Amino acid sequence: MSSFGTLYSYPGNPRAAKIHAVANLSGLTITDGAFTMGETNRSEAFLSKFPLGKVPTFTSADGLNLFESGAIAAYVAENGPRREQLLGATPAERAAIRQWIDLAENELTTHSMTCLIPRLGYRKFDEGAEAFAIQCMERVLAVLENHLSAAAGGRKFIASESLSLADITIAQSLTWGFKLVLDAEVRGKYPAVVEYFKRVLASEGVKEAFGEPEFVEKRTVPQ
Ligand SMILES: N[C@@H](CCC(=O)N[C@@H](CS)C(=O)NCC(=O)O)C(=O)O
Repeated sequence: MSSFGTLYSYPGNPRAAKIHAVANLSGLTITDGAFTMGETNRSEAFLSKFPLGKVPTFTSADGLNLFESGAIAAYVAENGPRREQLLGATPAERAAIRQWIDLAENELTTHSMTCLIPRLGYRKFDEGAEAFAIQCMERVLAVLENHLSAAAGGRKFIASESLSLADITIAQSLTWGFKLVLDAEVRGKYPAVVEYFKRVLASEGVKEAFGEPEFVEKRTVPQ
């Protein structure tokens, strides 16, 4: 099958996994482009197409250049047969899916980056900043728990009856948190979210993109 386009990123990036999951579900082939962090994204050729210099980025087979993983994932979904399932069939469904995507990106991803960056050595560890980030993530986890709980009807997916881009985005947004800081003690307060996260990551098309979920047992702080 011919490639729908080329995705530029580094291995193990959950934002790129989100896009690959959507491509898998959409029956579209996406090729991984050659990319070295700190080199490719600083080159003039790259910056002329993707001025922010961050990944993932995407060039479609017909020459459309896109940055921002959410926009890329939505574009891939738009071009596949499961467009309505992934993005919503009505204005209300699309708004609900968008609502959860924005919550995941603006709150979960943003605060999980506060925890990830010092662990990659890019910034000094700050316990106060991390405690605030965890508190902010827990605020969202409580909302998700409530929405997914048996008391609320035991929803399997967050925005609709079947897997949507909202579920894949939430899974992406929780990946670093569950791996690094939202440890067993924290997760114990949000059992419906943990089950949901596992369910989304075990879904056909998603599991091939994300691999096995990883959970930190006890949060440790970087030295
Ligand atoms: N909102 C963007 C965030 C992209 C982003 O922050 N990418 C990071 C890696 S995960 C990056 O490329 N950083 C390189 C840099 O800051 O120069 C998206 O979802 O695509």
